[in-house]
Amino acid sequence: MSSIDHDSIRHTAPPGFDQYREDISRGQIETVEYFSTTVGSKRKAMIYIPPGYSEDQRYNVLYLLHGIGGDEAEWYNHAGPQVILDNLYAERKLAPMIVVLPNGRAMANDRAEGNLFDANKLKAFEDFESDLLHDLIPYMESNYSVLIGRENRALAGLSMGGGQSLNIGLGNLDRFAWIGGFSSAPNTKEPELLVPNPEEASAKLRLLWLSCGLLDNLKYVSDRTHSYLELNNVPHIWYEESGGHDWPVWKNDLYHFSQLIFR
Ligand code: FER
Repeated sequence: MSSIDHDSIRHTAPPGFDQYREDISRGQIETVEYFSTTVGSKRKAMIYIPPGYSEDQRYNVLYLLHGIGGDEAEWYNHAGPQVILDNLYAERKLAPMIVVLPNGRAMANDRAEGNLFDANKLKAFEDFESDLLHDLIPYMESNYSVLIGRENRALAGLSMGGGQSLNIGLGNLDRFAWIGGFSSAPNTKEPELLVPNPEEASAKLRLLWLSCGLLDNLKYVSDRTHSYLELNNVPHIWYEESGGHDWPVWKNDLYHFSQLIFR
């Protein structure tokens, strides 16, 4: 049995998990620009700095990716991740972490406009691997007080970003120990290509999380990945939840996933 049974995820997030609370400490959200050697231009990312951030400490980093219709502001605009995370810190349920919200469409015009399924736009989601590894992570490591080990780096995302997280994370286990795919899209590699060496993946992963809404038309992608992992004894959390391809599902995923990483 290689699915991890985890008490805390039997339920959806409690009421109020995403509601702004008075009288708690708050993190900060900022937008940065970094130079991408991959794209050859400046690119934006949003950053969430946890409450009490201090340069005297070094922080874990979660890179949290958006879907095909989004950009670096998608999580911020639709999910208020800073509210969810501030509330979790107030309840002492999170290990301190910086959360980076990148733009996963690594091309000169990275806005979510025009035909989102154009071949060059889909390729830009693949090219993001180089942008992340060679441009954005080094930028974070030069400009913020961050920990740089594989166990201090997590990668997760929704839909197109879920596929990216699985492809990039599982393809670079020397860089990421905590990986999450939320409602992963058909850009997710076939399982045999995604995890060609189940024993190595099992040894290196601290957490592999797969979740999907039961009403999501893309659920077959998560199902096929889960089946392969199960068959090959790769420990992972398998979380099926009510809902479709939508924000209530992804907010719930962030609530749970964030509590499990950097432990
Ligand atoms: C597809 C259907 C959906 C696909 C990607 C998506 C690459 C992405 C959806 C999203 O990010 O919400 O066939 O192929």
